[in-house]
Order: sequence, then structure tokens, then C-alpha cells
Amino acid sequence: MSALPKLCLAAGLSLTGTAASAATIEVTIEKLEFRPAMVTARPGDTIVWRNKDVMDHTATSKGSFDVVIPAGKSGSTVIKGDGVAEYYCRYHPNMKGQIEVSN
Ligand SMILES: [Cu+2]
Repeated sequence: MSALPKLCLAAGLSLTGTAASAATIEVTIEKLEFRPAMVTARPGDTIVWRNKDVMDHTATSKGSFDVVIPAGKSGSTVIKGDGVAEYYCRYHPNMKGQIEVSN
């Protein structure tokens, strides 16, 4: 009988933890820059890029994500794993950004 309360508690904690930690982080793209250039996120968070320029951009991180963000539109990706993800724009390789992922 003593195992049941512990299981219920563990399940409750994990559900609460998941709901509380999933956030949406916005990065604006303007004048060929990611703003802010560096953001911090947790696994499961969504990064949304809003492109205010009149040209298309991408947010590309080799082996992780490759998001096309058309002019005036937005694009997003869900963060997996942790560590530092450096990304750039495939059309303008000197556009660079960074996502620091930790739990
Ligand atoms: Cu670009």
C-alpha cells in the first residue's frame, strides 16, 4: 500500500513540470539581424522567428533544425536536447544567432 501514494505524487510532479517549462521564445529578424542574437531556452520550448524584412531568411543549425522564414512571416521550431545551438541564415551567412539550452 505504501507504493501507490508515491507513484501518484511522481506523476503529478511530472505533469506540472512539463506544463510549466514549455515556453515560446520570440526572436525578431530585422535589417539582417536576429534580435536578440542570443536566447536561452529549455528542451520542449518553441522558438518563433518573426521576419520583418522584405526578404526571406532561414534559421539553420546543422544537424538540428532548418527553418525557412519567408519575408513578413514567421517560422518556428521546438527545441530538443540541450547545449548551445548556433544557427545562421543560409541566404545571408553573416546573420548569426545562438540558443543556449539548459534544463
Ligand atoms: Cu537571411
